[in-house]
Amino acid sequence: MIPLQQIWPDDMAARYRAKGYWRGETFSQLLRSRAEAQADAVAVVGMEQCWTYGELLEKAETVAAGFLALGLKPGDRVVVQLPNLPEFLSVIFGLFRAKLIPVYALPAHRSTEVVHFVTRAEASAYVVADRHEGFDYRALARAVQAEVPELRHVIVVGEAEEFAPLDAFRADPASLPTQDADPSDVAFLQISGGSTGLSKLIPRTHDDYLYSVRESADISGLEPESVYLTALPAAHNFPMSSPGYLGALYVGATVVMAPSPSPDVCFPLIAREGVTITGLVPPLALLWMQAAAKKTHDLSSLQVLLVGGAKFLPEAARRVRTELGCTLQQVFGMAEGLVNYTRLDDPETLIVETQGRPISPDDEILIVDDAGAPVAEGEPGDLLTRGPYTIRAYHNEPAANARSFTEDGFYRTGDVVRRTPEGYLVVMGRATDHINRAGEKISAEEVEDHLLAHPSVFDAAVVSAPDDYLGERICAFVIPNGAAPRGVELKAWMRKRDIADFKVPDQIVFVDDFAVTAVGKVSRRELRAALRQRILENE
Ligand code: J2J
Repeated sequence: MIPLQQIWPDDMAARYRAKGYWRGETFSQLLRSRAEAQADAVAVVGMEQCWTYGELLEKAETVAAGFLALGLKPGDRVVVQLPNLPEFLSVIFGLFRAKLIPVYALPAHRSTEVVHFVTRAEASAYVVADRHEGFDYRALARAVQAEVPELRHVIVVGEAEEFAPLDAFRADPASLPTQDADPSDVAFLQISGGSTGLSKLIPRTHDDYLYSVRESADISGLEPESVYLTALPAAHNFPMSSPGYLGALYVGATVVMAPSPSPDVCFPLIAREGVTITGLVPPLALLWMQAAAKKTHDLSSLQVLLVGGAKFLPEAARRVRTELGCTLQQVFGMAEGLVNYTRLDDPETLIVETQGRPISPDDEILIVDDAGAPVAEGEPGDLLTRGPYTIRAYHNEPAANARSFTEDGFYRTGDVVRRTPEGYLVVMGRATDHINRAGEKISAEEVEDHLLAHPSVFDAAVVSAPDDYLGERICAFVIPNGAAPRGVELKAWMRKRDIADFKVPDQIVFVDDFAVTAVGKVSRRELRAALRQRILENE
C-alpha cells in the first residue's frame, strides 16, 4: 500500500507547533475527552435517534472493534458513503479509534466514482446505507466489488442482505489499540472537487485539521449550548469543519443530522431541536429564504447561517438577516485547506460584500498575475496559499502535484480573488475550467470524456453557463458524428454510465463546429472560453 503522508518543511512544522496551532490532539482523544467531561450531554440527534456523548463514544468503540474483528489493520482505508445519519459520526469516530482511514464519498457518487476512490485509496472496506432517496446502495456495492475484488468488506447501515450489518458489530475493548494515532499522521482522505479530470484524494492530518476545526468553532461563536444542523452532505468539507459538526463536537455542543437540506426536512428540525447554527450553499440559502416567508415553522432559534461553496451575491446576502432573522457568515473554503470567514461582528458591508479573511495569522496569501508576480494591492489575481492547515500534496498524484503546487509549496487554488483594504477576500471568478454547480465542483474534462465515449459524439466541449438558481449550470457543446442524437437521449445515456447525477449536463447544444475564429490550433481552455463567451452574448 502506498503510504499516506502530508509533510510540511521542518521549520514550518516547528513554528506551527510552537505557536500552538498543532497541539498533538487526535480525533479519538477529542471524543474521549468530551465523553469524559459530559457523558450525559446530547451529542447527536437524527430523525429518530438521540445519543449522548457517552453513547456516541460507546458506539464508536463498538464500530472500531467490529472493523478490527473483520481483520482490518491500522492504516487500512475505508470508503464511507453515508447520508446524514447519526451513524455517520459513530462510523467515522469508530474508524479513528481503530486507526483506520475514512475516505469520504458523497451519497450522489455512483460506481464510476466509487471504483476510482477505492482503487486510488487502495481501500479494503466500504460502508454504505441500505437505501437513501430511492437508491439502493447495496446494488452499488455489488457493482463496485465486481470491479475491484480487493475490496474485501462491505458494511451496511440498515438491511445488509449478503453484506455485514453494522448492527452486528460487537464491543470488544480488549481488541482496541492501546496507543492513539500519531497526531501528525493522516487521519482521513477528502475528495477534491475535480478541476482537471477525476477527483484527487486529499490527505489531512489530525494536527492540521483539528487546528482549523478549533479556530472555526471560535470564529463562528460555537459554545456548548449551540445546536449545529448538518444540512449539506456530511462528507463535504464545509459541513464537516466550517465549523461544521466537528466544530460542534469540539466544543461539546449538539449536532443534528438532516437527511436532506430541503426546508421541508430542515425547518421542522430547526423548530424541534432549537438549532442555532447551520451552513448552506447559495442556492439553498435562496430556497430557505423563499420558504421562510411562508412562516410555517418557528425558526427563531437560528442565530448564524454560514453560506459558502460558491459565490453568494451581495443582493441575496443582504436579505438573510431580515428574511431568516439571523446573522450571515460568509465562508470561502476548500477541502485542500485555506478557509476564510467574515466575522460575526464585522460591519454589514464586509459581511455582504466579501468572502471573509483567513482563519490563521499564518495563512500565507499570494495574489498573482499570469506570470506569477504579485498584482498591485486591490487588483484581481490568482490566489495561491500555504499555511498550517493547507495540504502540500495530493495523495499519489505526481503530475497533478506539479501543476497544483508551486516549488515553494503554495497551493494554486484556481480562484481569482481581490483583497480589500481591510484584508478581506472577494472571489471574482476562477482560472480553472471546472463548473461550480450549486457548490458541487465538476471537471469540464471529466464530463467531456464521458460524452466522447458516445458513438454519435464527434467532439464535445463543456462549459459553465450562468444560472439564476444553480449559480452555474453545465452546458455541453457537442459536434455530432453523423445524425445528432436527441439531447434527452444523450443525458439518459450519460446517467447510465454510473456517475453522480450532478455531472450530467443541464443543457446540450449541438453545433456543426466550434466556430472558433482564432487562427490555428486553439487549446481546450481557449475553446471553452470562446464558447462561454458565446453563451453570455446570447443571454
Ligand atoms: C466563491 N467560491 C467559493 C465562496 C468555496 C467552507 C466552504 C466551502 C468549501 C468548499 C469548504 C466559496 N465564494 N464563498 O471546503 O470548508 C469555491 C472556490 C474554492 C472551491 C473549493 C469549506 N467557497 N468556493 O466549497 O473543496 O472555487 O470546498 O476553491 O468543495 O469552492 O471547493 P470545496
